[in-house]
Amino acid sequence: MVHKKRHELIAILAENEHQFISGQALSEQLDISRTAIWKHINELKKDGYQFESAPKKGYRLLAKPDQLNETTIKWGLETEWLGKSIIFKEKVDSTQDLAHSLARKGAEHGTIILADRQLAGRGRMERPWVSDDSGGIWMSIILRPAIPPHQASQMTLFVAVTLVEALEQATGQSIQIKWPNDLFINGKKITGILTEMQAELEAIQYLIIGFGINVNQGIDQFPKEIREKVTSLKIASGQEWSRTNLVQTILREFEKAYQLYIDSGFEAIKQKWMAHAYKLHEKIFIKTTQASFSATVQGISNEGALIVKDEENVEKLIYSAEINW
Ligand code: BTX
Repeated sequence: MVHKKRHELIAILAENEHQFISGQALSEQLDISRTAIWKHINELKKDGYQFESAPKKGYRLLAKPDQLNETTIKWGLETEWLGKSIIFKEKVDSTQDLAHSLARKGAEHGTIILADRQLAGRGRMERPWVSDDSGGIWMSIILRPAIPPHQASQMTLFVAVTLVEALEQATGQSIQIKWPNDLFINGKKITGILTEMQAELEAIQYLIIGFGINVNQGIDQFPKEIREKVTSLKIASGQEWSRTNLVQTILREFEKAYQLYIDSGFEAIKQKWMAHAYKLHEKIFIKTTQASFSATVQGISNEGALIVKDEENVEKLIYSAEINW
């Protein structure tokens, strides 16, 4: 109960970022005494919030702590529908699983599920995703797009492009997309994307787009088995990044790009994907259920397949394969 009032208090001050709100007005809006307001303000200061307070004028919020939660993300979030509803958990098994159960109960398009730590984060084919650490961004987004189910694979590519652009914009790092769904910096994995769908034959009920971004971890925070192939923004850039600011940038860019995709289709996304493609025109080794061969990367198809040319210069579409990059 106490926390609910504290959240409401910070929400009111955050909405009125540039102006003072009097103790009296706050006390009336929240239906608690002015002494209670003052106590909440002191507790919030201990959490890292900074206020300016002046007799007669009241309180004004100056800075929020770099702590991920619903309030810190909402303050300064420039989106219209994405993240209107944010579910934040300090600790959860998997934001993906929580998102599924909320979507089944009718959670709205654009709902965000975010956790500080995941105890059972998962990748594709039930592979584990290391995220038992508050150094990263572990997020799932519930979408209810009006596109046919066969176009859903384009969404993974769309998300990859959007994340690359948002992260490049926010950090200045150069990021590449390794087909189908990994983001790489300096040849190492920084982000994984997992798209899951609940659909009927003709229509998508909901999509859950999950992604994990390594932000402030040092290399020792990853298990030994994967240290050779992973990185974080901190390892790559030598500095820490505010996860809150990154989340806000991602949500803003995601909403813009989503509208573009729904209105104008896949072509623009495809061009951007190509501009960031890992090993474009370079040689890779492909092993499918039918054959093994060397090939050069050419791009992606509208269905999200990898286009390659084999050694006889014959173009091939790869839908799923083991690839030696
Ligand atoms: P993936 O199957 O492509 O990648 C999983 C593989 O990536 C693992 O087998 C391991 O080799 C490697 N890996 C594991 N953890 C990390 C890490 N932190 N950084 C880099 N490489 C790693 C990719 O699956 C999709 C991952 C989605 C994760 C998000 S987090 C929010 C949401 N909740 C959830 O449970 N999953 C998604």
